[in-house]
Amino acid sequence: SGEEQPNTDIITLTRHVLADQFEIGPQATGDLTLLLTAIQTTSKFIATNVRKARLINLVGLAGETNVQGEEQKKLDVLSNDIMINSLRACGKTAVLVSEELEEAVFIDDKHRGKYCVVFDPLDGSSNIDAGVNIGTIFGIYHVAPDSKGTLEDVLRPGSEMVAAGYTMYGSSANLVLTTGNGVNGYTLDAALGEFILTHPDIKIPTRGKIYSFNEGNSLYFHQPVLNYLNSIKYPATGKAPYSARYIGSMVADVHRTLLYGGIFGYPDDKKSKNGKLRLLYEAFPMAFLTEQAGGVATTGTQRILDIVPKAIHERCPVFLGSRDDVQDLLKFYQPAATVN
Ligand code: P6P
Repeated sequence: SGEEQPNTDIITLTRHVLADQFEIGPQATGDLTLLLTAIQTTSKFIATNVRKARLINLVGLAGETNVQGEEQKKLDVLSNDIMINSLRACGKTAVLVSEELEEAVFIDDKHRGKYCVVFDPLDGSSNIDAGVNIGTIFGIYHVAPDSKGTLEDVLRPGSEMVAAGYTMYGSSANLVLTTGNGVNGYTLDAALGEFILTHPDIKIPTRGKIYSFNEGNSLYFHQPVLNYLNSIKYPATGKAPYSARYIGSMVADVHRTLLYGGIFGYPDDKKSKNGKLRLLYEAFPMAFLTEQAGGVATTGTQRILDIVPKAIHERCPVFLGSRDDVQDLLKFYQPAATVN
C-alpha cells in the first residue's frame, strides 16, 4: 500500500543514551541518563513557552537586567527558573552556572548529585520578538573525585566536559548532543513528548562555502580577521567567493555550520578584547560538539577546549566550523615566517 508505514523501532534520546550504558557495562549508574532526561524536560517546557510566547504575551521585557546588563525578556527569566528547578529536582547535580545568574548555584545536600551543568537557558533572546530561532546551550562536567561541588568543579577546561549540547527552538525543537562519542541530533515529536533520533552521527563537511561573522564589526576587526575575510570574498582566480549567512543567534548559526559546513566566527576586536561569547556555556559546548563532529574550534591562537576558565562569565573569541576553513583562518594568525 502507498501509505507510509509507522516506524516501529523509534529511537528516543533516552533509549539512545541508555544504549551507551550497555557499552559501559555494569558500572554504568544511569545517572547521566537521568540528568539528560531532566534536560530534555526543560527543553520541552521551554519549547512550549517559546511557541506560544506571543500568544500569552511572554515576549517583551521582564523589566529586570541580567548579569550582562541586558534587558531580560520574560522568556529568559522563565527558562532560567525552569532549568534551575528541574536540574536541582533530578538529584544529579552539584553545581549550576547560568548565563542569567551572577553567582553559581550550589545544590543542597538532599538533592546533590555528581554532575555540574553550565548553561545559557535561552541564548539569542534578543531575537525572540522577531521569531528567529533561539536556543538552550548546556555543558556537563563530572565533579572532581569526592568533591561536594565547588567553584573549582566548573573552572575547568572544556576538554573535561563529559557531555554538551543545545536545543534549538524553531519550526521544531532540535536537540543536538554529544556524550563524547560523536554527535547526534534529535527532533521533538510533540505528540509523543519524546526527542526522536533524526540526525545520527552528524559529521561536519571538511570544507564549506559559507562564512558567518557579524561584519558590522569590521571597523573593529583585527588585521588577521580582515585578511581572512578578504581571502574568501575576493578569492584567487578560479575560486568562487563564499556566501555570507549570519542569523545573530549562536545556536542557529552553529546548527547550520554543523550541517552545511563553513566557518562561524565571533572574534575579539578593538571594541571587545575577548569577543562577546561566553566561554563556559557558549564556547565550550559548541567547541565540544564541533570537534566531535570532526571540525575545529579555536580562539585564533589556541584550541578553545584547552582554555582554563578564571571566572564563570568570562568571554572568549570563537572561530569554529569545517576543518579546512578554520585551518585557512589560522594561517592568517601564524607569524608570516611559518606560513608556507
Ligand atoms: P551580535 C545573542 O545575543 C548572542 O549571544 C549569540 O547568540 C549570537 O551569536 C551573538 O550574541 C550575536 O551578537 O553582536 O552579532 O548581535
